[in-house]
Amino acid sequence: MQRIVVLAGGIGGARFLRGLKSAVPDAEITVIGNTGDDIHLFGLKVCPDLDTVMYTLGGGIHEEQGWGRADETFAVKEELAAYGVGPEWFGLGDRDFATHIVRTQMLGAGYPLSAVTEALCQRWNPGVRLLPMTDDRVETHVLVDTDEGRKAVHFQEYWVRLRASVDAHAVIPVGAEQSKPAPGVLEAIAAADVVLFPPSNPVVSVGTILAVPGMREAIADAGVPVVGLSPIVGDAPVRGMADKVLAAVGVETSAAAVAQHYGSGMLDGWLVDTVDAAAVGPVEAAGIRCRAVPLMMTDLDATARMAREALDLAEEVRA
Ligand code: FO1
Repeated sequence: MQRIVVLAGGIGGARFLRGLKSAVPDAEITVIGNTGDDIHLFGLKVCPDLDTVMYTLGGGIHEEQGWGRADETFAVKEELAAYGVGPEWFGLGDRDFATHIVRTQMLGAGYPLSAVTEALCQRWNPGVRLLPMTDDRVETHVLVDTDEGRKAVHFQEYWVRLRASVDAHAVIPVGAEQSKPAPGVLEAIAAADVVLFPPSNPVVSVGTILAVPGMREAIADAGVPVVGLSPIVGDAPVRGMADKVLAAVGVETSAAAVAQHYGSGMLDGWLVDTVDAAAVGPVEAAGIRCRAVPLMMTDLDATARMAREALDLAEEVRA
């Protein structure tokens, strides 16, 4: 059986995983999820990227939005607002609240996030093994200019409240240096036949996972093909505001620049969209095997074809 490890952020990672599962239904897929977007709100621990993967693969996601629950209502949020308790800019729905309550209760009882995630997945049956990158607290902060001067804000505040409308001067995964990979993460990487980077944000999703000490080394030591799919198509992010955080780390918003940012020490293969065919030469010159294929996740079939292309490229670099 093929063992695949995927380093996933939120919406892009989750949608890619749906295609991957459809392309290789018999594969054993381990997802290492980004937890740098996690936020504590109303005394609850919210893990947006883990939940997005869990709900998307488990059939509970709000399809159009890409995050949160389908058929959601917002009575709790309205009641909190009536008490003047915010933040109002973050939309937690009633169904979603239940997930955060269960998670927070289990964490309070002493279970690590990895065990809590496994328990939550028993309800959703995502068909993959979903592991948080770490059980330790890591929180991505973004350095921005405000009226009170330059300050660090939580990633969600930058992304959701500010809509990434101001320049990000730096992206800091606070706590990453002291964190350890969650139980099972290093073992899954060591046992993998292939490692995939889906079209997730290279800075605040995949980049944060790679910032956990030991992660990069484990991937390099596994000695298996590492193939990524560009989240940038035609010099713009397919979704989200990746360009804002790419600028913060000095990387141009192009499929080739993102591949070079990961580097040939990390990536063996890179898929760019057909509109970026001109990137193939520069990426290959940087020592990374590159192919131009359609990369828009318009439906399940198109996404499954992308996953197959990534696995084919992995076999090509292995040979
Ligand atoms: N994104 C928004 O744009 N607005 C929201 O109010 C919002 C709430 C939210 C609640 C739970 C959750 O799991 C995700 C949520 N997201 C929301 C998505 C999230 O902010 C980001 O897209 C991810 O963290 C980036 O991967």
